[in-house]
Amino acid sequence: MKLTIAEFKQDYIAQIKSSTARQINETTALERYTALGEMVKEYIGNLWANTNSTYRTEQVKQIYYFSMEFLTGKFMENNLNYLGIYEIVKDGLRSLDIDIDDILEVEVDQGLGNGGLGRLAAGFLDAMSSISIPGHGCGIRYKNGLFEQRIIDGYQVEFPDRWLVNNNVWEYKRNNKAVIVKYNGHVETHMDGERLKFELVNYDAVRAVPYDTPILGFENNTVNTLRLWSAEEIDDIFDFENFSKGNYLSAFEKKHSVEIITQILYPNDAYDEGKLLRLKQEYFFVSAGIQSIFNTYKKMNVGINRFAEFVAIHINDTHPALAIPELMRILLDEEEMTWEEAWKITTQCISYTNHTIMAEALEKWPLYMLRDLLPRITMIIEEIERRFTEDLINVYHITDPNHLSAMHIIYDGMVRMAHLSIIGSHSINGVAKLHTEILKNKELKVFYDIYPERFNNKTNGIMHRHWLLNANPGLTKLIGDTIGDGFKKNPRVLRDLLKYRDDKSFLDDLFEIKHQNKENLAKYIKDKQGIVVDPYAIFDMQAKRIHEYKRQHLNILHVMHLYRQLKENPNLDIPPRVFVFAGKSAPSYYVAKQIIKLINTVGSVINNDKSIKDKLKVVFLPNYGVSLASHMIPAADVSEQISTASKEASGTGNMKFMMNGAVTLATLDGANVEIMNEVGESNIILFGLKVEEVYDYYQNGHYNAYEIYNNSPDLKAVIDELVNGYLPVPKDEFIPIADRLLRFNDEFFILKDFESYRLAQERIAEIYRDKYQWSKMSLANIACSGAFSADYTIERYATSIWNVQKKLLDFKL
Ligand code: 26Q
Repeated sequence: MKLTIAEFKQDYIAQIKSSTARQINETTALERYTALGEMVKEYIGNLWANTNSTYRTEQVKQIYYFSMEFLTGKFMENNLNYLGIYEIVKDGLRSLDIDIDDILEVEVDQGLGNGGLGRLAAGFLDAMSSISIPGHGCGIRYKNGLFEQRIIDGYQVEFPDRWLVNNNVWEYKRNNKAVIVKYNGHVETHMDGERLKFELVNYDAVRAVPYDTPILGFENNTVNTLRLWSAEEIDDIFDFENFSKGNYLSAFEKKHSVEIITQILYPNDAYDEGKLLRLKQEYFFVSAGIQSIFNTYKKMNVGINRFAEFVAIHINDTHPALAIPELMRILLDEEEMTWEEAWKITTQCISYTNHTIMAEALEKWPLYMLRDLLPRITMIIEEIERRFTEDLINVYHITDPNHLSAMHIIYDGMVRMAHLSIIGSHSINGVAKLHTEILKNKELKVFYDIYPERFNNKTNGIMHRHWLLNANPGLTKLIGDTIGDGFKKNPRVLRDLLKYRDDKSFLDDLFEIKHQNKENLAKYIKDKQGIVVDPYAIFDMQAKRIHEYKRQHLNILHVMHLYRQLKENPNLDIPPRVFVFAGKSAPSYYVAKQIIKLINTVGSVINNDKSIKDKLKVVFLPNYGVSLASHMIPAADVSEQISTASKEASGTGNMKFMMNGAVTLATLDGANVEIMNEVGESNIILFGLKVEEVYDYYQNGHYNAYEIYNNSPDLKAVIDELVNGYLPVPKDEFIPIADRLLRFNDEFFILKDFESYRLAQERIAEIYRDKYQWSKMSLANIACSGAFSADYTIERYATSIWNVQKKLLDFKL
């Protein structure tokens, strides 16, 4: 948009006065931030209204991306950049004696997600707007996002994330678009002429109120919508009858029991606890979202039969899978379609992404719980199941009872949401090539056999404009000065950097920028943790949720091994290293929390041991999230992507590190395989078991952890140190970790992969000694990272799953 510094200043001074009733020099950073937000929101408002009216009048197909999580982080810097006014605003503020960084600092992260899946959803919204696709998000406005992690005495302690205390400038509450969601009750049937009608009676009603946030496209006038639903009591306030009798507390009880639905984001990211409240949340936003899609659709006046031509609904994992029976319910009970008509529209609208193959993360709900909470929805699921079984027998000629039980939606009293999602959609995609192959040939083979045309791959992608342009301005400038700014819209252009592979002065510049980023992070580590680290050391990072399958303990056991070597020989000639960890554990995941304690305990010993001459440091940065990641990743030399092969569906942190010039230390898992194919085997450090080897071990049962332990003195030494070593903790503190590795036979092959990991780390140390060889590898990673932009991923979803066209908006502000 067009804006001069003078115009900005005039607007801003007026805004400050009207929203704070104070002189500008008397305002706090928060007030300045809020005033700027209100102003930017107004700038966006025009574009947003125009986008919506264009969609309506031109009757374009709309995509609705349903997700339990949207991890959007901060908006201000992004919005200013996308409007093209960042520099103007920065200069305008400076002339008022205000540093824009102080304003950006006070914005809190919108942390409505656990990790990969939630951040992916946020990136997809950004990409849909940026490549001009009419696509919107639908989710939950949790009052508390993912907990704040603090480390106390080495342990993770959780604190609530009250991200709304200072209000959220970016959202609009839309009272007029509220809808009712119905729970419990029972279904009555009656004949209406020829038609059997179903009616839910005696239900509990909850009001779902939407809050809309504008999602800007990059310099293209498109503004899509993220609609998050909040639960409110129908008659709001409270129960007057109780209140007037003096029962003040019980008067609020009902209000609380309703509002609790959107109070909190469940902090598990790979474990299904089967909690009723979670089920309520899932139906809550799915039902509200689908009702509101119908309301919008009806305004187009094209007739209900053409619904699938104008609406695509994508479900982000199975969490919104109730969209399938909910859509059926409305088409059957409200639009009075036949089952066949309704089913055709439903399967044409719905598409599903699978993000995991880990059994404990696959959602299933007890049938009785579902029937109690959602009686009509359960009837519909049972009918889907009945017809599906009929098809299996009559169309696909499957009669073997074991084969049939492997496919049922309802089995053993449980409703399997992945099966419902596959049966009710026209597209099922994995999130990396390897993951999709595992789905097709192993985990979901029985479904692939009957529906091969439904399965496809869509490798994940990241917001390159955030992870490169916002997070790493130094590198962005160097790239722009070298190859021009084309990579901002078309990140594959980054490949042009490969021409500078042998250009020493360019490699020097690259090294210098990385070094500057490391200096900045070193300062941050000193300020926040009181640990001094050497910016000339190798910065080796593992930042992601803490999980046994992600193997942070493989990493820390190797650190313990390096420490042993240094203790034996303090003059050992190795490059100094800083191992940085960050990540949250699910609050109820005991072993993961012990791994955090172990990292911190090892760190406290090593960091205070003068005898090793600062060659080794271990840092655990608390409260990993979008903002911390944006500080850390630009400073990384080595990116640890070391999950047990087959377990990490894709990974997306791997792509962010790569884009910032880190070299990946990787197993052949998830998208690491595609990273290898992009950069070539000489620019990535590989180690460890392959998928087939992992599956062989699981099938033949020949893995023996004790045998490896007894035959590898180095490994045995560090595992022994877990239980009776130098660590300043009670003797039994880390027994649970040691037990998982030995007594329970090391499910994730830490022991088996240890030696190969150790050798890979030696190769890294060796290569790092040669500055140019290292910088060349780093350059190759940056240059080849463009392929992993979410813009391209979304283009593939749009053409091959959603069948939607780009809509270029040409109005001007
Ligand atoms: C399920 C049931 C009950 C409560 C919680 C959950 C739940 C919540 C979140 C289960 C899983 C998640 C999140 C999963 C996730 O983030 N998976 C990651 O998705 C990324 C994006 O596709 C991939 O890159 C990662 O490999 C994958 O682990």
